[in-house]
Amino acid sequence: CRKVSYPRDLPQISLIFIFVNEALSVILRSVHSAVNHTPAHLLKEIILVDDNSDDEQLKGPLEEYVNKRYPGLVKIVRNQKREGLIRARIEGWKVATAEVTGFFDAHVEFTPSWAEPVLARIKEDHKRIILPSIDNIKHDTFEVERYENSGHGYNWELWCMYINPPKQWWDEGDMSAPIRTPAMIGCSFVANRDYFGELGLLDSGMDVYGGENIELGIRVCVSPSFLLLLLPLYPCRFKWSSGHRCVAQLINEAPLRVLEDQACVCSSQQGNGDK
Ligand SMILES: [Mn+2]
Repeated sequence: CRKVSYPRDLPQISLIFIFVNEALSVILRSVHSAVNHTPAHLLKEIILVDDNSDDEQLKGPLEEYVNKRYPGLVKIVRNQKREGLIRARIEGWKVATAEVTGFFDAHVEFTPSWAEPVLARIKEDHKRIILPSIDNIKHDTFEVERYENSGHGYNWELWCMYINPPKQWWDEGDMSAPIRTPAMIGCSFVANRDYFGELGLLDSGMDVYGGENIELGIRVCVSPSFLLLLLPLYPCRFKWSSGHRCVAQLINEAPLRVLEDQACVCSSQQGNGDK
């Protein structure tokens, strides 16, 4: 990646973080790493969508902190009732004003130079949805645990899982090269704002997490003009906050709206399957 250079005139991005009762320090860690590692001329705004938290720290103290530290940069959206992560993301999208929107859980960290390759690929083709390769940040030590580069696929139960990149990708030996992938992990993705709207956004009928990992992937995958790419970019912390568990525990009730054409499921199952 260090040998690659990117144009300066890339599209701007709105970063949308969603949370419910996430620890304040964790949200701020996400925001700080986003500001510190995104070129200022490319970061139009940060949108924090509070999905009706009851933690008082996330009311006045959060608002005062970000307004003082990053005046004019951070918008806070407050849902008046708990909507769940899908509709929370959509609420963030509605107020976003940059050409590109990035959707993230509020417990992530961005690594240096994460934005330029993402925005360059969207500038090349606005019908690309860009996903990161996700590493783990250990919740007890904050140590980063590197994960192997993987695509995202799903099995016949429509359960999302890591899949080995195609042999051709390994053969080419370029670890910075994107991997075409038929599914996604919904906790972090970047898309052109208008194009994401044309796609119909995420399915707002989904109340809880799980379905978005494949539902959008199927819609994108069955249309030959769309690409899903994956780049080794930034780590994500899992199972950190009580809010995250709140949405995760309801996963079995996730209503999945599935297209009949699942050709891309089968064609994605090259390599060694899940890990
Ligand atoms: Mn998460």
